[in-house]
Amino acid sequence: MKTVKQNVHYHVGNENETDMYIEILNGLKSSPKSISPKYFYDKKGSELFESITMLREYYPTRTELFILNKYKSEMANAAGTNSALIEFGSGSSEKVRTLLEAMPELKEYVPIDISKDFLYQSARALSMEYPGLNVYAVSADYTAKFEMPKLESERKVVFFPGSTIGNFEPHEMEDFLKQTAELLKPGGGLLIGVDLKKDQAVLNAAYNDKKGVTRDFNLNLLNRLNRELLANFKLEDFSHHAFYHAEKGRVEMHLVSLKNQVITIGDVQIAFQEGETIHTENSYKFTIKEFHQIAAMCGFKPKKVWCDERQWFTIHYLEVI
Ligand code: AVI
Repeated sequence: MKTVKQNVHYHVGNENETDMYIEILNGLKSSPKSISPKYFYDKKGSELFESITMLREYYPTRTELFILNKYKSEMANAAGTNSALIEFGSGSSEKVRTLLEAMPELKEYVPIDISKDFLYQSARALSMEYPGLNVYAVSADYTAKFEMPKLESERKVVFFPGSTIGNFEPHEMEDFLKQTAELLKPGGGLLIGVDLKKDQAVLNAAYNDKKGVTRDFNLNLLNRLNRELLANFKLEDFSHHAFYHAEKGRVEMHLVSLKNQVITIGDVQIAFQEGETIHTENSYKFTIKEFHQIAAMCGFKPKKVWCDERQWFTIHYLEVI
């Protein structure tokens, strides 16, 4: 009888322990009001984000894919293929396929994502496409401590595309980079997508698309709170507001209350003044130098940077010292 060796393995890296109700209420009771951008991504929110990545105005995804495609061989050379490739927030593992084309001898790939079912399904599909590759799917919140499966490769390279690092607050970014350096150990590599500072008109357009998909993505957060936390937000009483804050070097997204109103979440009441906002996201933009300085503070040595011609987006390769 012919036996087929399984090349996909499933691991639980950590359990999601944060209590959404408590976190959201704390944010809404604070002044100014805020909600973490991680709550955008319910099923509908993930679909809306997918649509955002295809918008004419939203350049980051397209530009990063262009850079990946153009320089994948150089990236593979820099990263080395005698390592395990670990991807944070792997989703459908779409972007890594471009990189894998340039790494035919790669032995181990570790996609890590918080959406377990989608992760396992994507890992299974990838493992069938690459029978020579061992795929270790780890369901975990990669921003917290998590357990890694036992790997054969001694060296590790983390792939973190999408400029998701821009959605972390400066202290979160530092913690994240330090934790990643610890996981990688000296000599390990980080291949990371970072969005650059640029003409404000380009940034403002990217977060205020004409079709209103980013508006729907922002407002969908309120739908999620209505459904999952029994809140009673009326979406027509809030509007989308996104703008580049030059001093802070970030695009801010807010939901603006269009009138004085009181919302209930379960049995808790939250009052809004007309014009008051819920701050829902920051998307930090960097210069190459700024990013290098932060990375260096967290134990990384910059090795290589790839960029598009307009200098809108970068992919960095750094190594742990
Ligand atoms: C996921 N993240 C990198 C996106 C960004 O550009 O900050 C999220 C997003 N928000 C509005 N549009 C896209």
